[in-house]
Amino acid sequence: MNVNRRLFGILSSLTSVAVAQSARGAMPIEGTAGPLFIATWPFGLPACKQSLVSLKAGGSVLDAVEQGIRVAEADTEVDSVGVGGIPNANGVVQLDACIMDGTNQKAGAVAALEDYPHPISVARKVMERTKHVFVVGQGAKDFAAQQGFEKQDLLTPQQREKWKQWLKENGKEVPKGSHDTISLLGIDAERRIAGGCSTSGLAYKLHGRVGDSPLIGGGLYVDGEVGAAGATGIGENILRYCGTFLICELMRQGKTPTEACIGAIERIARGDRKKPADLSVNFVALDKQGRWGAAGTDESFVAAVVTNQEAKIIKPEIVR
Ligand code: SD4
Repeated sequence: MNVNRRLFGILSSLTSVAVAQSARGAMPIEGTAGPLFIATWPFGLPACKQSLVSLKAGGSVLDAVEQGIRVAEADTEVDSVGVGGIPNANGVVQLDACIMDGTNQKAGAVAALEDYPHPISVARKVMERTKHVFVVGQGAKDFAAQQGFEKQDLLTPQQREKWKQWLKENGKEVPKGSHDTISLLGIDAERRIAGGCSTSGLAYKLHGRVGDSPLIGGGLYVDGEVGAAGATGIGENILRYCGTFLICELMRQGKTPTEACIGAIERIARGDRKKPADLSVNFVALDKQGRWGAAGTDESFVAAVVTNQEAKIIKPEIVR
């Protein structure tokens, strides 16, 4: 076979792979390496942009993930992350976060952290300055103080008013969609991968309740050999299936990031014997090749993607 015909054969087989992937709902394959950042929800966009800035300034991909997430944590308009987050049933803002480094599979996490606006940074300190992975409640608060983090009142006057209103109407269901979380994943040009996840959790949750977001394999998993996945939605439906770990394993088996996210949703729906539409589970993922993907069950779910070439909000595959 002459070289041109062989090349044509290779190209046409590549094309059919791409067609098969798009038929399965995979996101278009963008670029073949980093830097690439993907995050949940529209507020993921300024976060991912900050991540790229941090990386370009010489930070590691882990630094970039942390710096990006700090943007959402500091924004009082984002009512589901950091300062300005919706409080729990007692009117207390309790924050959950975790961070993971794919270069060494190290991780750090905090849960039910009060009075400190940047749980992602406290989680990173747990990873780097202790022998442990997960510190919670008063212990997390003591640790943050000991590490010199600055305290801040996390409950804004607006959120206090809304909470009081909710108390008055006690028993009323929490409005649908009153939960969002930032899960942010990154890969650099050398294919080093990191990820983080930060949230104030479900609105008016039980005092002390912890969802999926700070759980390694729940709200976030990074596998340096394969890729990473992050979650947002009803934590109880994600953590029982180790949702993000499952996505990484599906990618390890050869699924694209979007196919893997859909696979996790289908598994959860099957296990719960429910329609995906009734689950509120949403995922973003990226793989070692620098491909990104996302899928969710909430119509409103969107994700942000930032590369050297573009910064955009994408509409993921919605499974109902
Ligand atoms: C939780 N998964 O605490 C979080 C909340 C969330 O989109 O992501 N909302 O269950």
